[in-house]
Amino acid sequence: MNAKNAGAKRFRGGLTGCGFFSRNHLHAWQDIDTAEIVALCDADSERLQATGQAFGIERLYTDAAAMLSAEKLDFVDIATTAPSHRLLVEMAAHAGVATICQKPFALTLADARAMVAACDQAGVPLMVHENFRWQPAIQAVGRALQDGLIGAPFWGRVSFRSAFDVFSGQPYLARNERFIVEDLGIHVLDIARFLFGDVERLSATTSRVNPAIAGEDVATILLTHESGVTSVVDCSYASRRVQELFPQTLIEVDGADGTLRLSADYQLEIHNRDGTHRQTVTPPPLAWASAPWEAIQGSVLNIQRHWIECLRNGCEPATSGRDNLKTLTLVEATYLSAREGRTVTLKSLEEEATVDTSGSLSAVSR
Ligand code: NAD
Ligand code: 89V
Repeated sequence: MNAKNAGAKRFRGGLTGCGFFSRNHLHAWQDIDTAEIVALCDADSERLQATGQAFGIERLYTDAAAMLSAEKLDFVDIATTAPSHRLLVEMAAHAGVATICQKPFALTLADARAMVAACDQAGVPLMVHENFRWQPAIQAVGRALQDGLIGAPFWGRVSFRSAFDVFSGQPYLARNERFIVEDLGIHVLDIARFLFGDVERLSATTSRVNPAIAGEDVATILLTHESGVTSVVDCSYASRRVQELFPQTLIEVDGADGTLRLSADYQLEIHNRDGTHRQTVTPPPLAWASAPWEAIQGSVLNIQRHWIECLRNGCEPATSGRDNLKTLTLVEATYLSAREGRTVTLKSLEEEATVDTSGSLSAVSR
């Protein structure tokens, strides 16, 4: 613990889901001296044991309910895939434990709304681990826009185009009927919301290029933001570029007083009346980082630090469950627009939510 944090409360967490991505969470927790993962849970006992051994965590559970009742936790970090999220989040809410949940928060808006309601009713904080906006380069773009360096933005493009083999690390992605929008587009849409604000309407096309997978691997989405900005969100896992850029998100913004470009290799260029300013916004040099994941790993550390600050200060996380409902609604709207070939107004999807008699929210989805 460094001098600044000496005497500060150390938040005790339990992590559920010791799979492919969890090691990034666990390494990041080790870098945060005011947090400690004291217990692990995974239904797969081999994975559980291996992860416990790798990270020096001895209190191991194959059942999340058992972990919650045996441990005195300040928070749980749910790093499982989406089908288990509602059960695990509601379980934590009923136990009165603050909760982080990996993205995609849910596979339906109904499940997402139910989780937000459960945590609200229990009075526990809920954050979705929507980390892409926490990458240093994306934060730098956000700061530049907020500082007015290019004046009021009127147009933007947020783009992720790659042919990286995500399926070897995450084989379930090849089997999901919904692929790129639900898994990756969700990050890119969240960045568009982060930079340009909430969305009034959108229209989208999707297609599948790779015949070996079940879902779509290309999506192009035209968004009209409430702020008046028009943006294009485009993502592809079928783009064989000269330089493979995974997992970089490229950004273009035109404003009333200038332009901003985040190009390959984290090159940020801001052009305005004062001239052209260039900087490289590389990911932080973490001891546990591994190529090409450095930017994502840096964002994991940043979002988890933010969570601990929020627990300490009682503030709502930037990507709270409530906030993430809006990103998830963009995902639903994208699929609906692509399926029906029409523009979708976000309000119309929000209004489809109805309160059922049990008090939980439900919505028509898919
Ligand atoms: P994974 O399948 O490798 O691991 C999930 C683990 O959860 C498995 O070990 C499984 O046994 C365990 N599990 C599932 N249900 C459980 C339950 N009810 N109780 C206890 N254990 C349970 O998945 P992954 O690739 O690590 O992905 C996990 C999540 O992280 C996904 O939602 C994925 O979208 C997300 N992810 C996010 C990023 C990012 O940058 N934000 C990157 C990769 C993956
Ligand atoms: O964020 C994710 O869930 C990952 C990746 C960045 C590889 O798309 O699937």
